[in-house]
Amino acid sequence: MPDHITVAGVTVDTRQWIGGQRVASADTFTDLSPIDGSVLGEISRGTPAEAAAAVAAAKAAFPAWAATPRAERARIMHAVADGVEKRIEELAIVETTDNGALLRSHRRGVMPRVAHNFRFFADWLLKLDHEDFETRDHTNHVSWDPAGPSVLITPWNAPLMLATWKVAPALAAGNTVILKPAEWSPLTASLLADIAAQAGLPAGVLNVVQGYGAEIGDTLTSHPDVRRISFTGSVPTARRIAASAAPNLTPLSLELGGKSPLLVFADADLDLAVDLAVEQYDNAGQVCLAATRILVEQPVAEEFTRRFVEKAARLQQGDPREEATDIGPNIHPRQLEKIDGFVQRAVGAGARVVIGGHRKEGQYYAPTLLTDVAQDSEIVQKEVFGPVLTLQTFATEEEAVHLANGTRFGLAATLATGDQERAERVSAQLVAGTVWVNCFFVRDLQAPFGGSRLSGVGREGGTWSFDFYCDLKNTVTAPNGWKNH
Ligand code: TXE
Repeated sequence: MPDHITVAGVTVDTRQWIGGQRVASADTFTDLSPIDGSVLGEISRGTPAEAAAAVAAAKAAFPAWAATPRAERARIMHAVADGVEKRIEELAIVETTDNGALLRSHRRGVMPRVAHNFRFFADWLLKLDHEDFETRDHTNHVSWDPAGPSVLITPWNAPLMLATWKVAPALAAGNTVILKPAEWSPLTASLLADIAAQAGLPAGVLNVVQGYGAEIGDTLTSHPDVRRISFTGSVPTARRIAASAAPNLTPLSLELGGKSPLLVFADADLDLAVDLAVEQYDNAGQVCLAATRILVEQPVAEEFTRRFVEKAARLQQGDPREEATDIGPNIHPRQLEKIDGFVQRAVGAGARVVIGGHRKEGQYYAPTLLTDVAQDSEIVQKEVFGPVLTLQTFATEEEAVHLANGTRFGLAATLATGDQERAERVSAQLVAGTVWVNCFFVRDLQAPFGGSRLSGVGREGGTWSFDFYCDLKNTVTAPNGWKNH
């Protein structure tokens, strides 16, 4: 079996990256491109023994990395960012070929953000201050100690972006990492391993284990030497991970799905509201934050729908490598079946198709809007993770809030309104980790990011990332200090 594949002219190592060594697994899994369903190649299919070896490598590398002066850790992380920036074009085309998201977004938005993730947390590390305070003449010295080997399990919808949201703060904090990328999009994690090694990250500090979560996940998440687990993915997998981590009480950060609302009030700039709604088809709807439930105040519902249909009709769907494309394919034939299943069941239950509602040739699903949906129906309550939106109307602000909060999720909410007081009033009542007012998808790394209810546990970003990846220690010193009485 060859140890590398060539994707759009870029060489990608298909093996595990453990303790600074490439390790070929005995078995492989097949990586497909969602663009045309073609086989990209065979990737090492990790075993529990290899997963355990990655944890052992991370454990062995931890003391030295944790003791590395902060300025040196930050320097290496900036070098990783330099390496990412040098390879933006390669990373962008490999990611697009592997997961089908738009090349133009990868090139201009996502990959520069990947580099920024490293720079941001390197700089934040240098700002992170120990805190000292006095109590009854004693001195309290609070320090941020690296927690230890950290397992980071990531999904396929924004592979390198979401991986580096976790890798960068974990490394900055002084932890060592075992990264387990999703089996539907394994390639850029392998390129990251190359970039990090070239940037001088010591062996064992970043390990990448490829393979099926169902086969190697448990070894990683139940391992007593693992001190942190950060996961982005589905609710059922999160439950499995939490159960597996429970015997060791390993701290977890879980960023899960959503069923976020977009509330359009009659006082909103309707064109802006329509733009915000159509934006929810980005990445073919495979975005955890997507506001898939559009809630519109009754007097403007008809006009909103008319303008939405007009704008959505102009979206170009097709090859994500083309500059003009707005919506690419869905990740995998299984995901496409799942999306269509949701839509057909909704229609069977009485939903009306405003646009879309069907598969297209290849791995593409027509941008879909469904209306006449009941609040307690599956299509309103469950995450579809495809280009499928529902539209409901409301009569009062109270009803809007009630509908918005009426699912088991609580990741995000978007408001379109021309009334600032209303925005503040409604925002205060929403169950959501992020509320956007007249904007969407703006995320500064300083801000806390995460969800409530089934959307997750914990927050990522700025200090909150360091809170998670560090063990806080308080050293209390007697009034006489270290001198003997
Ligand atoms: O997710 P999984 P899937 C939602 C979305 C999507 C659904 C299913 O609704 O349709 O989840 O997607 C690893 N122990 N989101 O099946 O299984 C797996 O290898 C440890 C929302 O792809 O959660 C992959 O690396 N790890 C979401 C990662 O978990 C395990 C993004 C995610 O896969 C494991 C993705 C186990 N037992 C899907 N089983 C978001 N929040 O953005 C699997 N994995």
